[in-house]
Amino acid sequence: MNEGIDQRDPLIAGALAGELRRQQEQIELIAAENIVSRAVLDALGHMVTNKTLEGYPGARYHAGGRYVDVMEQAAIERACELFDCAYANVQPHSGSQANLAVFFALVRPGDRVLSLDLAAGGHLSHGLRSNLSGRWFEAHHYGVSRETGMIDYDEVEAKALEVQPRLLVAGGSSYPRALDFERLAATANKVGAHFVVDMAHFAGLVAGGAHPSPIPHADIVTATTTKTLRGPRGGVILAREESWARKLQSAVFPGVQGSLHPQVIAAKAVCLGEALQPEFGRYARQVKRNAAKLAAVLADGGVSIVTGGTDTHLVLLDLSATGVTGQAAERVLEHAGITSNKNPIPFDVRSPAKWSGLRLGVAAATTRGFREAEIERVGRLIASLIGSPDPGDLDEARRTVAELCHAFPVYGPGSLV
Ligand code: DSN
Repeated sequence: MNEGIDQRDPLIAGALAGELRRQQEQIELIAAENIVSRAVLDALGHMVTNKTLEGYPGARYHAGGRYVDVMEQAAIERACELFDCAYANVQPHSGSQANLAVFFALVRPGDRVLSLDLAAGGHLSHGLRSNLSGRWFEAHHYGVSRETGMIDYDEVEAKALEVQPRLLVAGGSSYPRALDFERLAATANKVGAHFVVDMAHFAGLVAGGAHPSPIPHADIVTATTTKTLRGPRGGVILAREESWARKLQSAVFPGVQGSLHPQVIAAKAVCLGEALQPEFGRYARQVKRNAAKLAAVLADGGVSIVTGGTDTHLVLLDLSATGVTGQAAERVLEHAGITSNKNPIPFDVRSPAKWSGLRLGVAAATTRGFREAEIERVGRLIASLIGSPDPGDLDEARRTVAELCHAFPVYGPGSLV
């Protein structure tokens, strides 16, 4: 029990070392990822992981929780301060768990839910047929305009009037534009639905003041601490009003979860504390500038961008006119040292292997220190690799990636992280 992982488990030690090298030597453009601080890693790897606790600070089902109470209380208070809300639950193990708890609190099996279609940028936990949310609730979806790729709020309202949902959900995984929270809240109000926003992807931009906040408009907001918020894997639930507290507390525990993950709650507290610093606002604004630059450079290189641009950290490429699938593009970029993911584009009805989209996000690259100049180089590489690259392009791309990773190191000497 006293051996380190190198002695105890060489297979896993080797894989962990390989993963660290991969992160150091590749440019991370998966929109759901970021690069967390040493302090977040310290919390995640702490012996507090040994502690079993159920319940909430001051009202636990196991003894010995006084230090975890400090951590959880700090995470709750920091989340409320950061997002200017009255209630926060920091226990959800993931964004999907947070959404499940919210569904559990607000709707009953068979109730109607209206959310953004997956291909238009929604999320599987908002009512996909093969997810519990789509099995237990009657899920309907709104989409985006075929012409602009943007949400048409008149259509959302028409759909809401037709469906009469009990719950209207906004947000998702690949919609690159800011949402009109006020209009969506008015629509929900018109049909007597609860209004929930899943801001998992753009929570860090909201925290940094670089994106409008859904808090004043939504009944309940869910998020992950993972992506633009630059923290550990996990979810949070936020509400503007304390009146939701009792329902949400019991929906998370014992509704959909048992014991909490104390090391993750400690890491959430750390990341929320980091996001309260002025430096985080500068980071969030740089993320937006970098994403806008990436979209512009790619468009200039002849790549079609869904909605023509972005208001967030993510850029969705429409490769349907190129004959290249998202999967093929993902692979060629990975050979060059750039990590991304295939994605459906609006109205994409094909299987994942044939999806026509590629999703890119700049949160991790911005943490690394990339600004517009570096993003421009990366964008030009991507445009050339997606076109019809010859072997020389791939070699050139690998050299550029290595040079940029060397100049902006992570988790090593001279690195920002
Ligand atoms: N929702 C998934 C994504 O956006 O990639 C994981 O967080």
